[in-house]
Amino acid sequence: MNLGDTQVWIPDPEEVWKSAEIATDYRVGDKVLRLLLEDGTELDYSVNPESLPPLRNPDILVGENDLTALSYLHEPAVLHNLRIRFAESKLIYTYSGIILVAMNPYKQLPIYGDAIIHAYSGQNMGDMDPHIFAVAEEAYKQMARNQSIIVSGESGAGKTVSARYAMRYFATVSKSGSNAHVEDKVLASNPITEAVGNAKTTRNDNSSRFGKYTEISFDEQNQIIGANMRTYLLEKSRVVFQSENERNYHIFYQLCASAQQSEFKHLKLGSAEEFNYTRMGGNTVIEGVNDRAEMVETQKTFTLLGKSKYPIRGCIAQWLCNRKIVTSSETVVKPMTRPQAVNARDALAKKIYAHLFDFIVERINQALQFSGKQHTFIGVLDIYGFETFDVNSFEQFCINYANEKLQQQFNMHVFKLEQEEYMKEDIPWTLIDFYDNQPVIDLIEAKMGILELLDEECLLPHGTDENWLQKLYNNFVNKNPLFEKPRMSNTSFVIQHFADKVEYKCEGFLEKNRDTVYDMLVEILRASKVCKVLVFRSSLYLLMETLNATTPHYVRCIKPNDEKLPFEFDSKRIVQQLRACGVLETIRISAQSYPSRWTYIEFYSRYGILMTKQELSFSDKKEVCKAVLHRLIQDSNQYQFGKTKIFFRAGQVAYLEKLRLDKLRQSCVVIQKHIRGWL
Ligand code: AOV
Ligand code: MG
Repeated sequence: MNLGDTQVWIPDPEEVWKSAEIATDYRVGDKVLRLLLEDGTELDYSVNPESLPPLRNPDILVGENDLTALSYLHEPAVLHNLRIRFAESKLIYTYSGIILVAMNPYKQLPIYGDAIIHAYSGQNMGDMDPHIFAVAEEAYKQMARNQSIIVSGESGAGKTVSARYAMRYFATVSKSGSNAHVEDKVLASNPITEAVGNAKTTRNDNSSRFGKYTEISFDEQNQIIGANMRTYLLEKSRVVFQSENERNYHIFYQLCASAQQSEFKHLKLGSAEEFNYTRMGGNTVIEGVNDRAEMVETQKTFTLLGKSKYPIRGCIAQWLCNRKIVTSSETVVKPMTRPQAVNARDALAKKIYAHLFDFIVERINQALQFSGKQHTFIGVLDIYGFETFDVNSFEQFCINYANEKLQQQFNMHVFKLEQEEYMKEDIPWTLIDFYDNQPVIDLIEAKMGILELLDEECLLPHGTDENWLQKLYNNFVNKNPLFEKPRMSNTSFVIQHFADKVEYKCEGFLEKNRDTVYDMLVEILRASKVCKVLVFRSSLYLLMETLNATTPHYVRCIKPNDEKLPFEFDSKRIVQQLRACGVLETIRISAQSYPSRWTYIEFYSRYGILMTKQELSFSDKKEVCKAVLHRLIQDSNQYQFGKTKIFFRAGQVAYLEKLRLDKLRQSCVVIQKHIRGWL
């Protein structure tokens, strides 16, 4: 095998992958490759003949709009392509098949104005540069059926920003004269939910602490007529506890900063420094944010929703109640021990806040209600991404479970699309082996799975986190490969999720599960006698049902570095996220099937130079393509002829490119010789 001059990728502790060139001819059986690194040094690199280092793509493919157009589809190729686009060309959007990969630039870019929206409006996805607007346009165009845009990514990756831009796109392209304002109202729902549901965390100054699915309703003329919002699992604990350098929900600081305004004077509020619940994180301000100005915005959006300022007053009565309890905790203390009183106070505060949040969401939904007939909807899902911290608890468990469900929904969809494409092109069915995460989902939600055991333990009068964990150990250790007991701990368990292994601490699971179930039980489920249900599971189930009935569009947001630096590309962090959000998994699915697809015409025009006179004599261009491929690629399993396209397995286009380049070089030599002859 002649691999001399071949470019490869080798693992690197800093860059994850770095480029090298094979300096010697390689023979099967060789255990060492002599590599030439980019800095000019040489390196002897041990290899196993079955697995050579991943090969680099030909240069014409680097910087592609779509990662799946790469001939070699593997992690280093994907990473390199993203680096070239993002760090060098300052392009934040790239497609990976049906996914839009969006890298957070941490810088305001002039690519979201109305002029750009109009430029994307009515265009085909493939004709334009990758953009969140292109995805939105795609959904808008296909509105004969309900659509959804599913945005995911880790904290601070840009999900909320992307979801907002998608919604702005719809509001702008569907603007009509008659029902003006309804678009503005739909957009106004964002700042309000952000005021009450977002907070500063160490990862994101404006972190959403709840999941949100907004359905925007359209009439037959594709005009927006209203919207409806569903929210998921608000982080209640934040109301009473914030870690260092984090804040409580924005609205508290907005109110405190506006304490002296006449309309808030009667609340007798002081500065945020004065309250336990707002000063716990040690810093009550966010750099670059003016809470008083934000309050003005929050009020404006409330007004826009048509309820003047009254809902704020209505809510504020509730805040006040919350406040009183905080400041007068001493009086509550008397009949109980202090910790008990503190606990009771905290529990009440969390409850009040959760109610308030639901109340506001309900009011927004009322304001966005429509009277006409809904023709279709586009749903926008802005959900918390897969999370793993040093200490993971019930919240992370639920979030990661939700992400498993979304990943499965995604796998099924990709799989279905592949199947449809093969059928359309009349290609014999090829079985693609994709990673199915059903086993993890079973571990969590099947009969006698983690959740059922948790629900059972919650119903026992003396149930404890430890007893529940012991049951998990008994049921799953050495029996389920996706479940482990950490060697050094008796208080936690490890789950192998599709994205990563995560260790969960059992402490608090029972209480938090009871809390979730109990709250809802009291309000909704009492009548229906459904007792043993983790509410989150059923709302997830409903969400999946909804998504499955729509055409999904996927946006995967990537946080390029932890320092929030503009256009800084941290390879390690990016690879971690590409693995976790399923981008590499899709790439793997593509790589196993036929990643490169060329129409006959495209193939004919690019590789004409490789065709013989005899082949070119066929009148049917399809036949020409077939003949030349039969001759050039011996293994006929490496390609398939469809009705309109040729399907290539990974690596084949790179091979054809090499042949083409060699041929071009030869022709140059021949021409040069001729010229010399003349001279
Ligand atoms: P998230 O929604 O994914 O985190 P955000 O959408 O709040 O993350 O983005 C975090 C911050 O990154 C924003 O406040 C912006 O400063 C910046 N940012 C994101 N996208 C862009 C963009 N396209 N252009 C410019 N700046 C951007 V969390 O809600 O924490 O998971 O729970
Ligand atoms: Mg967010």
